[in-house]
Amino acid sequence: MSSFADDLHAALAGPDHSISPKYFYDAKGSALFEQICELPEYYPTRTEVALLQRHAAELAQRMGPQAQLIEYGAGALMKVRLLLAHLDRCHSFVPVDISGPHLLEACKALQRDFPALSITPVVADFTRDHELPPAPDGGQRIGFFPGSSIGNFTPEEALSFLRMLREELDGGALLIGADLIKEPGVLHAAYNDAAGITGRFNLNLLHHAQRELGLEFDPRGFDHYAFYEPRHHRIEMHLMPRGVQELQLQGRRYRLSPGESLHTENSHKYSVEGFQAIAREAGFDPQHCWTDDKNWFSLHWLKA
Ligand code: AVI
Repeated sequence: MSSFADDLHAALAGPDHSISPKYFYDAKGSALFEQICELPEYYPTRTEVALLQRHAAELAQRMGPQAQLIEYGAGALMKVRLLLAHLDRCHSFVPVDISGPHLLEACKALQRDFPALSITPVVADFTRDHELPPAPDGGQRIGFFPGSSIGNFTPEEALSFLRMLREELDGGALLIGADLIKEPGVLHAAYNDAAGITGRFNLNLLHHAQRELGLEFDPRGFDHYAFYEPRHHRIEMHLMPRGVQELQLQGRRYRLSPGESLHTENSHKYSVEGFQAIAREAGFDPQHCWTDDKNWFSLHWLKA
């Protein structure tokens, strides 16, 4: 398994200077992401929350009694509360997240609000092999993957991840959010907010490496650069060097010239049909899709 250090060396040395967005998320990065979710320009969170609120009763009914709800990349456990509030029978909840301390804190708060709920946190990278508690007798496994985090995978990664979920949820279903293709101006604003929080989130990848790996770099030497790339239907985020930038990581020196950006994230946008086609290819049966009035965000019920 490659590490942050290996991946950052590879990105700094490699031809396309590309690194996984998962390295945004240390404690600081997670806090910045929570701020992004509150920004007026960042529509995905509030649009998805409104969909979950509007359809929570129907979703709870689809889950049926005794469901085991599994949230992948669970984070602060805010959105799942909207579902849990409508599940009156005793369900079990399995949040899976790589950040152990953060997850356990969030579970404690959830348990206070839902004392009858059985919560089994799993600290693991949900994209890789992980052990889940056995599926419940007489109930089904329901996966929950909100936020359009699927958009941060390459299409190939998205397909293999969905295949893995299909097997894991066999006989149950997946409730998943996918951001939709829309006017580029709306997308551009969402990733270039006026308050500059997304820029700080982007730069946190290097600050994270500074704190964890001792990376040396000039924090004023990079600009946040995010744009919509229409051929791949995705926002690309880069850290663009201002002039030549020197970075030092574990005794190795790297130089990035102007234009040689560090590519930190892709955020793919889908059409409803395009997303359902990938889900089908992964073995799911797309049974329902809910969208908002502007058609900005989609929530899919995929039968496994
Ligand atoms: C977590 N993920 C779905 C966010 C997105 O919109 O792709 C991450 C993000 N990057 C910049 N702003 C938000």
